[in-house]
Formats: sequence, C-alpha cells, structure tokens
Amino acid sequence: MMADRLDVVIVGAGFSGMYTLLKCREQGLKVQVIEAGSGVGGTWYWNRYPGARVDIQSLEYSFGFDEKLEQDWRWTERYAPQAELLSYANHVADRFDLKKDICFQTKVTAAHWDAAVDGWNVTLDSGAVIPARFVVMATGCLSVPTDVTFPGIEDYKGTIHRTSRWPHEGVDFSGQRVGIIGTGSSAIQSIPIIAQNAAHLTVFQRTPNYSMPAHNGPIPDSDFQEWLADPRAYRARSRATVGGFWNEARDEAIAIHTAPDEIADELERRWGWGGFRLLSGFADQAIDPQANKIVADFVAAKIREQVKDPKVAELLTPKDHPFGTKRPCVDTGYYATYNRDNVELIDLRANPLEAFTATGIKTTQRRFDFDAVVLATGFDAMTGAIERVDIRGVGGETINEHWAAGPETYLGLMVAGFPNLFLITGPGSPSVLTNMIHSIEQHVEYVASIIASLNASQAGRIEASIEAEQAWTDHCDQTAAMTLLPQSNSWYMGANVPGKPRRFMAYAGGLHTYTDICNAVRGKGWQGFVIARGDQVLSESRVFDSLPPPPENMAPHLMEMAMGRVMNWMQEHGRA
Ligand code: NA7
Repeated sequence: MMADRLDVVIVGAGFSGMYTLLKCREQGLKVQVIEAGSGVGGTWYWNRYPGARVDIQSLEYSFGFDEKLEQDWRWTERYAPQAELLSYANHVADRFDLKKDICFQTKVTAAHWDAAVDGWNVTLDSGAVIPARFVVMATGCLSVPTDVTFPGIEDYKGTIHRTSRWPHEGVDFSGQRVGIIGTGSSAIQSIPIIAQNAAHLTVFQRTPNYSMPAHNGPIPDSDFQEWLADPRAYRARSRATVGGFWNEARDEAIAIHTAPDEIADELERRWGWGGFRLLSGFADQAIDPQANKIVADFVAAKIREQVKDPKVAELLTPKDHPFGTKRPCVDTGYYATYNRDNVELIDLRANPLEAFTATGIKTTQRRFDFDAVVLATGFDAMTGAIERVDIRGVGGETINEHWAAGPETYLGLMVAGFPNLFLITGPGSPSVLTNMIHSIEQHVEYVASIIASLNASQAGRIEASIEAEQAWTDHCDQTAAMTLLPQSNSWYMGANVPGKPRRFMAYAGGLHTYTDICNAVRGKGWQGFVIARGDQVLSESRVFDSLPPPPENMAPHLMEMAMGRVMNWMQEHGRA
C-alpha cells in the first residue's frame, strides 16, 4: 500500500526525532515520525531500570531552543531520574502538539532510494510504503541491545529482565535471589537499588569500570541562581566546550608537571563536586599514559576507601584500560553496595560463566540459584539502529555494505551514495562524547538549514561526496588517535559486538570545534556536498578542507606525543 508522498520521514521519537519534527513543521513541510515504542522519549522511554538517571546535570541536559519552555520547567534534582526525563519528553511533545504526527508502535524496516524521483520509499512493518524526499534517522546511539545470549538460557525457569527493556510496571525483587550480568553504566546505576530491594544480589563482572560519584541531590541554589540570571549565557558556555557541558576543563594544567599535593587537591575537589569533572582536571590525562595513570590511581584509591574488603576492592579496580577511554560511569552508592551482606561479586575472568541452568547460572567453579536474572549487557552502539534498517542508496548499495570496514560518514550527518538521508548524532559526530541534547540541537538545526537551503534553490537532493566522506573519516580517526581513546575495548570502538569492525566511532575533536567546522562548511556553500535536481548538478564541491587549526596552547610535549600517534596511524593505514 503506497501512502501519499511526504517531505520528511523521521525515524524515532526521542529528543532528536521530536526536535526534528518541530523544525520541519516550522518550514511547513509534510512530515511523519515513525516510532517503535508506544510513547515519546527514546532512551528514557526504554531504559526504565531502577536507578536510571542522566549523567549530565539536568540544567544543561534539556532543550535550550525555547526560552519559555526552559523557564516553565523545573528539575527537581541535579541529575534527573528516568521518570522525570520521560515526563519532560512528554511535556515537550504535548506543549508543541507533536504526538499527532507520530505513528507509534510501528517500525521502519526498509528505505530504498528512488533516483527517478529524488526520494526514498520507506517501508513500515505494517507493509505500508511511504514515499518521502528526506529520511532522518533519529534512532539514537544506544537503542539496540546487543544480541548477547548464553548457553542454556532457554532452559532457565526464572525471570530474565534486560535493563534496556525494563517492564513499564516496574519489578519487585523483594525476597528474591537475583543475579545481574554486566558492570557498565546500566548495571552500576541499578545495582545499589536492586541490592536494597532483593533478598540477595550476585553481580557477575567481566570487566570493572571506573565510576565517579554523582553526589546527586537538589540543584544547589548557587547553580540554579546562576542559570536563572542568564540562561542564554549558561547555555552558550556549555556549547562552547568539548563535551557540550560545563566541566571546568583546565587546558593549561599538566599533571606530570604538577606537585603531588596540588594534584591531589585538584582531583579531590573534582571528586567532591561529582560527575564527569574528574575527566578534565589536567590537559595531559587524555593523551599521556603517565598523566592518565595519576588520575586512575586516584580513583583506585577511592575504590579502596569505599569498599571494606580489599579483595573485592581489587576486583572492582579497572586494569585493562586508561581512565576515561571506556565510557566512565556516574553512580550513587555503587562501591559501598559491596559492603552489604546480601551482595556478592563474582569475577567472570577467574570463574567464567558456563551456562544457564533451569534454576540459575553455572560458572566453572560454582552453581547459583536465582529467582531472576538481570542482563545489563549493553548495546550495539552508534550503528546498530541504522544497520538494522534495510537502507539502500544509489545503485542499490546497502549501508551495511558501505560500512563493511566500519562506519564512514561526512560530518556524522550524511553518507556518500545515500542522498537526502540524514543521521542525527551519527557515527563521526561528537554525539556520545557530549551532552546529547546540545549535540541534537546543533545537528537538527543544521539539517533543517540544509533542507531550507535546498528548497530555496529548488534542488531535489543533496549528497556527501565520497572525497569529503573519506577526508572527514580520516580526520575523525586521526583525532581519536591523538588521544588514548582507541586504546580500550570499548563500545566506542565497536569492541563489544563480535565481528564488528574496530573504529573509534565518535568525533573526539569536541562539540565546539565540530560546530565551527559545520558552520564553515555551510559558509563555503555546502562544502563537500553535491546538490542536484534530476540529471542536473546545481552545485558541486567535492573536497572537504575545513579542518580545524591545530589546538592552541597545547603543551609541546603533548603535541609531539599526539602527532606521533597520528603518524603511526597514517603509516598503518597507508596515508603517510
Ligand atoms: P555497557 O557499558 O556496554 O556494559 C555492558 C556490560 O555487560 C559490560 O560490563 C560488559 O562486560 C558486560 N557484558 C556484555 N556481554 C557479556 C557477556 N557475554 N558476559 C558477561 N558480561 C558481559 O552497557 P550499559 O547498558 O551498561 O551502558 C551503555 C551506555 O548507556 C553507557 O555507557 C552510558 O552511555 C549509557 P565487558 O566490559 O564487555 O567485559
């Protein structure tokens, strides 16, 4: 069944899909959002596990595009819990009357490019096909759980819950013996709450993660007053940072040149403030392994301080990756939870999980009986939701074929050979390294400006050139190579999904730099893009050369270290 032609189909009704809908409406476009869930909110719709909350302060992790919306909403905590974030998503949807253009409980299964009409045919799981000029993949970076399974799992008679698909009615574990597999952010947030609720909790850990205390609570009055005095300045300050949130980065402070007492004071201050501030105390900690170790050792000491049993503290201390190179976690009482009598930590490296049984889990050394098991085993990040749609571009090439060696995009926004298909916070954009809401606003406003510009010139399509895509992908790879980020087996690298190509998937140059680059690309008449209508090319600028200048104020020894790694990368990839 073929529906009427639309201007835009948006896939996903999380924050990015909702804002894209709003921006498209402003231009009078005919637009429809397709959403698999029965409500808006994306991440905050699905991830309802106990303890789920945002890791960026809510004053910053919220839309800034509408001052009235901003002024009318009051966050109750520094780091809003999932339920409040979902209420906020619904508040935004209702305020702008978005739901009438969202088709819920429906999945997009395919999108095929039709060169004859400069548009896409979008197929839904109902079998309906919607022709549309543009498709916007607002599908989120962490929306598809990995396919992790375990031998014998089908024989298990107890209940299995995934943190990423938590029952809407909640789960009562009282009186139950519960096992949880995984110690990523979802587990680290949920373990303290499940431990309080269950009779007994067994945590199966394969790899420990670094976690920093949230020190959550009411928003400090000083913060709120600062925000209230000038919300525009508050937002502008966040957007002008690497991560899209204010983190007191000290670009001139070099840990290896700082006295130990001074380092300890600075790290203690940041630990006391809470959240991600520990990531940006020293300019060298993300580049120089020696500096990174200073911060890692500080966190290890904090773990030992919080966990009474030294053997358990040792097991909880990461040893296989530099601090900050796997997504660090922000917790409320995680480490202290291991002091409870009803909590046990099992090290899967020493005691591997063999199989599920009818009554629980069997490792090489022990058998465990559980009433319920929680899988907090992660996501097929960044590419999973895009690759699960059968997307075919020019000449029928699939996006999976195009990304066989890892995702390649131009600015994280478009893929060569896939005209009029936009990715919001796609691979190659700063996305998961940033405050997602500020990244989303930047991307959506940028995509809206592309569409407006095409319409103004009566163009039919825009496509990233393969040259620009290659140049941008190289720039992303090289930027990551400057840092320690590619040195861990993280989901940033695709390392958590067997067979997934290894590539650092986010742009590590910072949201501020990325925004400047996007603006330069636009200023040069959409550099790196081919704009056309039918057979007629209207403008063509295949080369991308809007690279950022070398970082200012970077200590010479760090620049040398970073550039040495880039040279190695270039030699390994035949680009030298
Ligand atoms: P993560 O951070 O990917 O964590 C998944 C966890 O599950 C991690 O500890 C994994 O250990 C563990 N895991 C995965 N597969 C297995 C198997 N087969 N056996 C044992 N343990 C396993 O996902 P989260 O949902 O916690 O967080 C995702 C992001 O959401 C987070 O980073 C924030 O951005 C928000 P591993 O490390 O692979 O050894």
